[in-house]
Amino acid sequence: MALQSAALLPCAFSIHKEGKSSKDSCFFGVPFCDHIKADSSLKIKHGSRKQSVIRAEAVAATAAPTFAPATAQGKKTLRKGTVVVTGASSGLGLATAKALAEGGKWHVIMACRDFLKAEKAAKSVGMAKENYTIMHLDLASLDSVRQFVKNFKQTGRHLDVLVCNAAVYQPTAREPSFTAEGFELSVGTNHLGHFLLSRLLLDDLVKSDYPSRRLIIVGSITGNTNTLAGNVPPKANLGDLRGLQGGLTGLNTSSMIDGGGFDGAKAYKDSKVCNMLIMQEFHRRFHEETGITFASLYPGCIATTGLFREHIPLFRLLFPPFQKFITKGFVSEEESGKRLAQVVSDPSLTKSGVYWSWNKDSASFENQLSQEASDIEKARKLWEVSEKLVGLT
Ligand code: NDP
Ligand code: PMR
Repeated sequence: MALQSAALLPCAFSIHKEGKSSKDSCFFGVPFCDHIKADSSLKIKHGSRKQSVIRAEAVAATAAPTFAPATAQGKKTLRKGTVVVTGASSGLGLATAKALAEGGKWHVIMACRDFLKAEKAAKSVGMAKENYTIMHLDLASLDSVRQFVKNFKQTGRHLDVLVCNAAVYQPTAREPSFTAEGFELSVGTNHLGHFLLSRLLLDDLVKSDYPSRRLIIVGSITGNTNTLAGNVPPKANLGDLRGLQGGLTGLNTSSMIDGGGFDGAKAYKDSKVCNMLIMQEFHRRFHEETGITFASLYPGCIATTGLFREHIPLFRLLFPPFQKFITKGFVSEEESGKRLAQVVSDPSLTKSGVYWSWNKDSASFENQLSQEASDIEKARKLWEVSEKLVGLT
């Protein structure tokens, strides 16, 4: 039904943007016509985990008390948590920052590449000044990631939850673009930038005395080929990671993880598979020793966000009604923000290694990942290759 309706939509045209023609793909990027075709001190490897256990315990022994007497009756109040949200200047990240700030229990560090945009965004949604701090972070530069971590540590704040949310999506790009270090931009930003950030901040999560410390990496249905959405071409596929091993430079090697020709939509979906694999690898390596909750999620199809800014105008016009009325996968920015805020702070969502989704009544459930997105061997290899690329080994 959804596929049939989609096939009614306009097809086969191209637009010109900054002198480049966008992909001659059809309306939904799908060629319907043809087919529906850390420098962290927590350096722990599998099997040698003693070091982290000792560290974690030592920290717990010296950490400030989490609970402080608050009332005359001696009731205890939880201190305000500190959560870092990357890409909090728009869409899901902004809605999450708003939801968390509003509850009064969180101080949100908005980790953004555009300070002014972030400030305006925070004001536009009515966030009170005392509930947030904007700090510069450009995930497309590993130097910037390192600088952000340094700056954050200098604030002296606890880190209780880290949310890796920022992403770029370049469905119409004919040629790859690159991060400061020369990695293909989508994978470089969405996966490698966040991987380094998470590794460098893991220590801080370990040190936090907050009752539930969490590392959340936003995933997506479109990276999961066990779903209809994940079967819309181009499908995610990391192959044997030969392109990633080559550095994704697009020079003598491919800019794509699987070693194939550049495809911006596929690069994004591949990056989401990386996000979901890395979350699970974090869980396997660190959950037991540190007690940190590692989680990923698909927040629903937030068809109105800036993620689609590079898509053709007709896509941006028709995508929201398509998702609202045909797939029924649409979710508002506000609702998606509440969902991610739930994964940040709901005391019932402490299970680690989970990929959360929500049903039609907006109730959360543990979802199944695709075979590739839950491939243990691939996750291990991805971790090791990524460590080399970001300079952790
Ligand atoms: P938006 O484009 O609205 O938000 C993306 C955010 O990432 C923006 O704040 C953007 O900053 C930031 N960002 C991009 N590049 C960088 C960078 N180099 N350094 C720092 N920040 C950067 O998209 P969404 O809110 O839709 O996306 C948020 C997350 O949700 C992504 O992980 C996406 O994969 C995921 N998601 C989205 C779905 C959807 O339907 N929209 C569905 C499933 C998952 P700036 O404002 O400066 O551009
Ligand atoms: Mg999809 C249940 C069906 C469903 C859902 C939940 C999504 C979510 N999509 C579905 C179906 C379809 N989509 C179908 C049948 C088609 C073919 C017409 C289709 C097409 C399509 C395109 C071209 N869809 C897209 C695109 C995009 O460019 C978006 C994308 O892949 O961004 C990476 C997208 C999305 N569809 C979704 C979701 C959540 C997205 C975008 C966001 C993301 O994964 O981050």
